[in-house]
Amino acid sequence: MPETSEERIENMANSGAGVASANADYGAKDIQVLEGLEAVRKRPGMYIGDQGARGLHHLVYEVVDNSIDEALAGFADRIDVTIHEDGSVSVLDNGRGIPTEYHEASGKSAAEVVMTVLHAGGKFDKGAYQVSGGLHGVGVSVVNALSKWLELRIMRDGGEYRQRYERGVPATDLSRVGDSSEHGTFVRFMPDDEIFPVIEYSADTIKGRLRELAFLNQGVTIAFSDLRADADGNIASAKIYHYSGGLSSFVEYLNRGKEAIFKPPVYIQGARESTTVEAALQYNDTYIERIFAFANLINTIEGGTHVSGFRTALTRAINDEARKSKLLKEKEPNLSGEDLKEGLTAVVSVKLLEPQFEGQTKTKLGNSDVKGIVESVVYEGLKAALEEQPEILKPILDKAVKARQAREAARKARDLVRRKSAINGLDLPGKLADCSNRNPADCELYIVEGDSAGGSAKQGRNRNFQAILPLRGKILNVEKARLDKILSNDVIRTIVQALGCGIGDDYEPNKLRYHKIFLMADADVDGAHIRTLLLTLFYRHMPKIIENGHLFVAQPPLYRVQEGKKVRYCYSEKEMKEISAASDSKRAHIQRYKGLGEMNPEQLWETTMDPENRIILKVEVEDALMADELFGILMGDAVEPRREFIEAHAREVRNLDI
Ligand code: 0RA
Repeated sequence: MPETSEERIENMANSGAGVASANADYGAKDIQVLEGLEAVRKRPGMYIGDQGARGLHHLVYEVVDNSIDEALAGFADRIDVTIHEDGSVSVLDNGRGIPTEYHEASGKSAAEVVMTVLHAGGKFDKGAYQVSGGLHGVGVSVVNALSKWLELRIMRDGGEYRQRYERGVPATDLSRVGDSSEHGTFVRFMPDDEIFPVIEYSADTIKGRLRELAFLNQGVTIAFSDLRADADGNIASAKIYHYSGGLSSFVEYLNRGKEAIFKPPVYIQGARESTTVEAALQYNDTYIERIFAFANLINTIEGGTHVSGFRTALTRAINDEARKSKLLKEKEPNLSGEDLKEGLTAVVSVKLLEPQFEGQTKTKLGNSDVKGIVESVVYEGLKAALEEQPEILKPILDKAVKARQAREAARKARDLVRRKSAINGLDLPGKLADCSNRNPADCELYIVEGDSAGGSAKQGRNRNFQAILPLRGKILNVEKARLDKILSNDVIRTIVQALGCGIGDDYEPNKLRYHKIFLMADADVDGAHIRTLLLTLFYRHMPKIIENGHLFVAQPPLYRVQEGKKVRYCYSEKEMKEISAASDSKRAHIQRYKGLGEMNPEQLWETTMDPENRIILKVEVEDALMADELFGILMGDAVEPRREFIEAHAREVRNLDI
């Protein structure tokens, strides 16, 4: 029997707040609520990850997740997210509205319990929701605790109710302000500047997540508006995300600008007990495999049991069907998982009751039973789809057979690289100026564009732990080539040899010779291009190096400002303007560095390589989808998306382009 909402709220109040009994006195409970909020404000990181941009955006996702839960439960189909002029954010949904009834056991309205008691949002209440979408399931009370103010509006039972909070504490009672024929919840909040040093929402980041949620929740409409004026006084953006095709639309979106080898994507759906599985897949004419996997709507960048189950099922189903239809002859060997990777684009989404997230960034699904469940659902579904549309099997097999042959060739190319290194004695390229330290954890490799900058870096470095690899020549665009061709490129081979850890399927993390790898290129268009090519190489073929936090972008200064004997380096235009405005003499001499080559070895060490002074940027793939898009657009074939991207980001690119 489903609980009534009253019972549910009572459960929430009792379990969530740790309130011992319905008769506990109000004062004690209020103190507990305050202690709860205080705990969140004291250690925000425990609840939202950090106090930087990530945590700031997490606040929005937390509120949106609550609305998505209403949609998953079948009560809402529209969510409006707005960044307001003052920088606050609101989320409106057309769900049931948070219950407003006075709740005797807690001495406050149910809504106030939801807003002030940790974990009381209904998320842990499996009777109300089969599955929760919340990342940590921390609940909207955490957002409330970390907001300077929060305004709540509820449309329910013919009325509209409002309440205001300040730093999590009610500033007004919940009161009925008028009639309303609507139903739903509106939450507007201003992140607290006592908690967040920078309060500036990125429309692109929020839009990326909203689009993803719209794909994953077929039929839900998510509207986004950014009411902040830009520098020219224009309203920046408004966007509506709605995909009636769900995961199939997601795969089509990922494959846009690429040639699909069959249309539309195969869609698979099923459930085993309380776990649901959805997947869509399509092959395109590239050589890259992309599997985007989600668990309870969270992007599991590090993969996990759902991804393993998917791969196994794909390989099994295709081989079985190929044998059955005699497209694969008796004496031919089975196609391997590797053979079937090339050109695969897939999205896998599972929903389960108690997800276990593991790995470096807690984005790897660990539940062991999920592997078998996904495998079984996808195997059945894919077999059925291939029987229903036998015409898609042949192009998949043709592609896989070609991939197998190419992999053979790649293996030979890799062996050749190995053999060549063996002749050198060590696995090291001649151009590498290695460091003397042999402990990878202490060692740094600077991959430097151009021989002259490479020369300065060699002279300027600390040769104990810093190695220099100067690059000259064209770097192959790995987005458009197979591994065998990639490995025949001199520059790439040199890099792979210097790193020592292999590439692609051969990657061996313990053989990595440097735990810090710096890409160092000029701050101009060519430099940006080379950096992107190198980033693409790492992202597509040695992603573990990025995941494990080994890859950095060196930040050489853009300006040198000299005033008398005093010299300062500036790493941004803003910094340079501030410094030159603050200098009282007009004799300050400003030099703009156009390239690394303009710095002498000493300056290069001082500004860019000295661990005490340098500014470095760690390469992180927080948003795999955005990264994939970026590389696909910057390096892919389609011209139109690239032009659009560059136009949309012209402002950010301008600094690089002088
Ligand atoms: C607790 C119980 C119910 C709904 C909600 C919370 C709820 C929370 C949020 C947050 C944003 N939008 C929301 N919509 C609903 C169940 C209500 C019922 O049984 O009527």
